[in-house]
Amino acid sequence: MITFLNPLHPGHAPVHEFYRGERVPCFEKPQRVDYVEQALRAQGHPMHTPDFDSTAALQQVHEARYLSFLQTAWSQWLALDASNAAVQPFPSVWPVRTLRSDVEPDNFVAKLGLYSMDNGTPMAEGTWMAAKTGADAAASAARSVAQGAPAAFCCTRPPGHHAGPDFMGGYCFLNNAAVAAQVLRNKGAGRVALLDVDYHHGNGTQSIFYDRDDVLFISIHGDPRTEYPFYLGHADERGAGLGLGFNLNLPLPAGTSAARWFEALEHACERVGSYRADVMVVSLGLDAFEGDPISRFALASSDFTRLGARLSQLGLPTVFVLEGGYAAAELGINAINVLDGFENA
Ligand code: SP5
Ligand code: ZN
Repeated sequence: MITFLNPLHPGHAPVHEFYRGERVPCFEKPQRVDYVEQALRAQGHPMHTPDFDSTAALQQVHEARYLSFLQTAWSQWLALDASNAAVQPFPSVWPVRTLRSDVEPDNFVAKLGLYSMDNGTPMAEGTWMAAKTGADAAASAARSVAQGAPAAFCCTRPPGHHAGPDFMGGYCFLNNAAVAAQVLRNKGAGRVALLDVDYHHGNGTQSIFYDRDDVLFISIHGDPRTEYPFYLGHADERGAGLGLGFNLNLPLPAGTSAARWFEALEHACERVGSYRADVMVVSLGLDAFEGDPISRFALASSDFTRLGARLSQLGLPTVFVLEGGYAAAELGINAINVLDGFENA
């Protein structure tokens, strides 16, 4: 399968995130993609460098002021104090209900709060270039499928599916899967199905496409009553306006078995079929794995082969975009299993 690797991902390497008020090492670390890259290379998969600029699609799925903020965030952080080069910015104030989000403040930390959904999305010096090149990798994978490739894989980090129209969150800055879907639309696909199998609900992707009927969003994820991102991902969120009926959430309780997970996948696949999608994008989080350190589903490595095989039965050109998955050493085998299951079914 044609694979696009984000060569600049190591530039996004923040050191800490918060857990119970303490700083802990980041779960979302460069070794994640290194393991996937090594596994792909060992199998002789060709790895391509991104060759398509995502800027136009980024402007269609994100707000201009958010993109400007992200692009200049690190220099704004340094402008506050040159010694900030050695420390990570974190937001500390957020415009929740009754506060204004239409006026962008001048203060950098206030901007960070305006454009963040959580304090769990640390930035580093190379974050913008890593995220932008990752979006380019997703756009490149989508273009190759639009041009006739049966499937493509975007091997990148940081992930994207929590990033909404104008906010970062959940380790995500730019919504790579949304970029891929938008590129497919721009290249002539009429209906795009976007299936998100990451453990966490793809709130950003849902929000980007919530009022659209040209991109069907389906997500299988941990029930937001107990699982991150908590404030979106319930079954009664079905879309709005033109998009009503084109958003399908399949939340499952933490601890759900593989058997029950595959029943939800069956439901998702039926909806992709009834939508008569022309093409599919898969937000390929690998954190439904039983060994994931921050998630609570129970897929074994062999279940990822079954996932790939089931998706291939849909008979659709497919763009796979890597999302979460924090059992770093097992990401290689689990990613390979999805791709092999898809290709060999
Ligand atoms: C893309 C993606 O998978 N983002 C997930 C973001 C999850 N953020 C919350 C992480 C909470 C970590 N809790 C640590 C529990 C350790 N036992
Ligand atoms: Zn996740």
